[in-house]
Amino acid sequence: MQLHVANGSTNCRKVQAVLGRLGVEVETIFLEYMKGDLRSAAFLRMNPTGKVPVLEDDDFFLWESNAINRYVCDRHPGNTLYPADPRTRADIERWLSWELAHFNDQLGILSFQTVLKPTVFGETPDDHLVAWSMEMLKGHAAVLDRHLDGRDHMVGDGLTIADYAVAHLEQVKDLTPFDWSPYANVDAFFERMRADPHWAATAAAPDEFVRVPAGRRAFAA
Ligand SMILES: N[C@@H](CCC(=O)N[C@@H](CS)C(=O)NCC(=O)O)C(=O)O
Repeated sequence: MQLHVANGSTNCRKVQAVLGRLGVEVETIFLEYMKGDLRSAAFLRMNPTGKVPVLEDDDFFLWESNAINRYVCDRHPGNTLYPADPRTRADIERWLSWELAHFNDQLGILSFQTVLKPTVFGETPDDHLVAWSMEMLKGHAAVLDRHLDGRDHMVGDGLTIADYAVAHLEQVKDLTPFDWSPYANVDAFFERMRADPHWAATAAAPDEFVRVPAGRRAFAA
């Protein structure tokens, strides 16, 4: 299997951490964001949305990080990251839906506008989007904070793909101009995930962010 990524991309890290924890070896292929690899015809044939990650398994191209994580876990039965028990799965699915539709949708907009736009793309944030996402995020952060009261993990007593999914914007969370102080349980959860060795192993060196790391396989557009 091959995993097509942009180095340090948060959705790619979500999958790379799960593969690491499962002990699944894949060949990682790095796309060069600034060179337009994600808009190349060769990449759009794999993923018409032009986004990473993409898992290549023979002639099967799977995109959407949560779908990839479910697939790789299902290919390795008996793992604790995505247990087969229907209620546990339903609980995991609930948080995977919620993080995509709500928490990380708003945190993603806020962090893209306030962190990535000015630092990586040299663009000015859209003030309207910043104000709106901050307001929406307050409600989602409160839901997460209440859920994490007295818990270490999103579901059950152990790490699952829901933890990596909810916390995948870890690297930008504290750089956003959002007041996290009312949400101590959220802060503690992100700290625990930050310390997870499989998560930490997926971080990009600052000078190699969204670039092909030295000596690694580059995507051939
Ligand atoms: N919902 C998708 C989101 C993928 C996504 O937004 N990936 C970002 C990198 S973290 C990307 O490829 N952005 C490039 C672009 O939108 O041009 C997933 O979970 O895989």
